[in-house]
Amino acid sequence: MKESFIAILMGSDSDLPTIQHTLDTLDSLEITWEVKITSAHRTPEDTRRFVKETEQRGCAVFIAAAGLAAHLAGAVAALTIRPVIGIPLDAGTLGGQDALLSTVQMPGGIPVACVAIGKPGAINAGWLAAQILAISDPKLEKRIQQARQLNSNSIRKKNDALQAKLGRA
Ligand code: RP5
Repeated sequence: MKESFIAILMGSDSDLPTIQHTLDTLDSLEITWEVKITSAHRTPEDTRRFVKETEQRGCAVFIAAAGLAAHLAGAVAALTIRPVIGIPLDAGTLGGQDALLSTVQMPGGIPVACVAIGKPGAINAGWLAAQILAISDPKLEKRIQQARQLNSNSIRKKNDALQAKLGRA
């Protein structure tokens, strides 16, 4: 059986510093990924080829990140019925609101799961893709549960430290 993996597309190399958070999240969960710089507007044929080719090789979820008039996630969703997660990026004067609306306002029947603008969205795209894969991967499900537990523990520790500082421990 082919190993499932995640394919990440971004519209420009200028998107990489934000998308690095997606790659780091997927690495932390030991998920295999591939990444490509390709644009809905500037390299539409490369985008189509990459989606079709990775889908054939076992891509289970697509993540597409773009700024400005961000059509990349929608363009990917038009080419596949695999889940598509869109990350709107802040690449211009509108602080990412332009990309948010371009990514989230898909017409009925061609869904894109749009996450938050920028870094939190990049992180959550990794988590959401992982959770989709975990539906059919019990080992990954366990790794996600463990990571959630660590996250909870770190918040509790921060609260303990705050209470101690306030003398209310
Ligand atoms: C979008 O335009 C890209 O995803 C990027 O966020 C934005 C600006 O691209 P560059 O001008 O930096 O290449 O397509």
